[in-house]
Amino acid sequence: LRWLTAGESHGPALVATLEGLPAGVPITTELVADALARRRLGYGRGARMKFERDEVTFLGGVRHGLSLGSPVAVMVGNTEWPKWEQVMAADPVDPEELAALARNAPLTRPRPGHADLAGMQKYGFDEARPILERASARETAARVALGAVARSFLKETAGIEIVSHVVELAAAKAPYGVYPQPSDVERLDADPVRCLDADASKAMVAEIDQAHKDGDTLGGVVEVLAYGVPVGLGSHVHWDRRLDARLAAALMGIQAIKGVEVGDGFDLARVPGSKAHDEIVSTDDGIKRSSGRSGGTEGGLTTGELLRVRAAMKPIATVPKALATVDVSTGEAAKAHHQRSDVCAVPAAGIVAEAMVALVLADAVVEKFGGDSVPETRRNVRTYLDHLAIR
Ligand code: EPS
Repeated sequence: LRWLTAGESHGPALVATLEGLPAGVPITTELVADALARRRLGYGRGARMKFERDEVTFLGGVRHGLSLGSPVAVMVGNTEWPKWEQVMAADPVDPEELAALARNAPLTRPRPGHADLAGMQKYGFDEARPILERASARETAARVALGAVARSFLKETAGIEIVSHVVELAAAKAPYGVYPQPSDVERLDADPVRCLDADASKAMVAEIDQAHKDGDTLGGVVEVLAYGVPVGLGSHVHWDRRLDARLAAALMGIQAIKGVEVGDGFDLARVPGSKAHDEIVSTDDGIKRSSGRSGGTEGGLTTGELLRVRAAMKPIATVPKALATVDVSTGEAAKAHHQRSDVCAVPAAGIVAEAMVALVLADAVVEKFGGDSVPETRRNVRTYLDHLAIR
């Protein structure tokens, strides 16, 4: 599979394309719209989440609710576009008209932690607008749209289902080792911070309320679980074929993610080998592991056990209690620009992380099992599993 996104935060739309998807995958506008609605949930988001809507339009690759095998193209329209039509116009705009717009005031006080400063330096801009428009996590809407398509493919062909939850938010932590199931998704989505544990959820909400009062922002940790992943996705034979490496890159590629763990991750470095691995046992259901410390990958291959990855999000860089910076138009010390911001987008990051895991797994399924239609891929998965030499 190959996929790309384009579009700026305050542009007319985001677009995404996905090439290599077999024919016959159930896809509807509603499926994608529902996924996008889940991304907008979560306590601590800013004003923009309330008034803006994501408008989904398929431009190619889908007919009468099924993929055609041709590239899928989807557009996520931004209902705020009329306000930004001049500021973000593709064609030149009369400079006098632009100068009269407060919205177009040059952003010369780059935010520490955002792409602003390094982006301006690299791309040769004297203000941050051309950088922040694309660096913005608004772009994750396009990934979630494609993630919804990838999930439908995974479910149809291999029965794989993906769940995420928030396990840490600032200092508040969910109890370790509790893994929500696909049947818990509705309850998770109904929770303000997408955490199953009621006490931890309350503590997380309290953290967000306090940060809001303090003019501050917060980060956290999300965990993604994939159920039904067959043994043997990815490979031990080369670094860039290792599935854990591909998952880590995909998760690290989400805006504001600063750390990724597979299974128990960094904790495994702190215990001896006798306590770090998942012992192999014979059961009525065949060969299994007695624990899930590895997160379902060994040597870059999936083991057939629960796949479990975590991503750590730093606090949002647009801090209301603005941080020190330099006004690049004068060279003087200044406070970083700030108009509005989310206090915390960790629950949304979980939905984005689900999409990234779905895209990586869909790519790995296509690579391992091939097929140009859902029935063909499904048949290939079944034949492979039916003929495993060791089970
Ligand atoms: C974002 C900043 C905010 C968020 C935006 C991501 O936008 P603005 O700067 O216009 O207030 O609302 O997220 C979305 C619009 C979205 O759909 O997720 C950022 O700087 O990353």
